Amino acid sequence: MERTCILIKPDAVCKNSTGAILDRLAKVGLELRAAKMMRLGVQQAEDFYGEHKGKPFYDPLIQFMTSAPIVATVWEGVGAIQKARQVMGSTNSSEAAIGSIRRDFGTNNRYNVVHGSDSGTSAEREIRFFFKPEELYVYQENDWKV
Ligand code: IDP
Ligand code: MG
Repeated sequence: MERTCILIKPDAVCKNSTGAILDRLAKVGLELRAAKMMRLGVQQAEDFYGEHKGKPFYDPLIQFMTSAPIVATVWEGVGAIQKARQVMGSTNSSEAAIGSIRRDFGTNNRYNVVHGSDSGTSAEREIRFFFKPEELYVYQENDWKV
């Protein structure tokens, strides 16, 4: 089992695509462990995307990510990181695979509706960035049948 951090970016939230995107992730068998809506501050966005500091797209990326709320989520499953990256599609929405989340909901290589962790190390860091351990929920299929 593996966990991955998926962010629904401001473009998706503003277009009311949040629910449809979460549904795509659920449909590939990933299980939701945590979810939180928030508006990122500039410092938070800079910390989150620290690895991209100095790149030409960095400043506009920070502006974009702080422009409106996001929904931060954690999903768990076998090979969750790759599974999520696969269903998300490649970075540039206009070149992402047909049927992928980015192709169907995104615009281009900046406005691409989702973030997904790219490795186990990033996933751990990103999950810790948004959630306290007690905000991650583990549950079983039949738990609701009390
Ligand atoms: P990823 O989100 O597919 O992992 P990264 O290379 O980690 O892609 O870039 C982080 C984010 O920065 C992208 O999701 C996208 O929003 C933005 N970005 C990446 N490359 C470009 C670019 O060439 N132009 C504009 N924005 C970009
Ligand atoms: Mg990345």
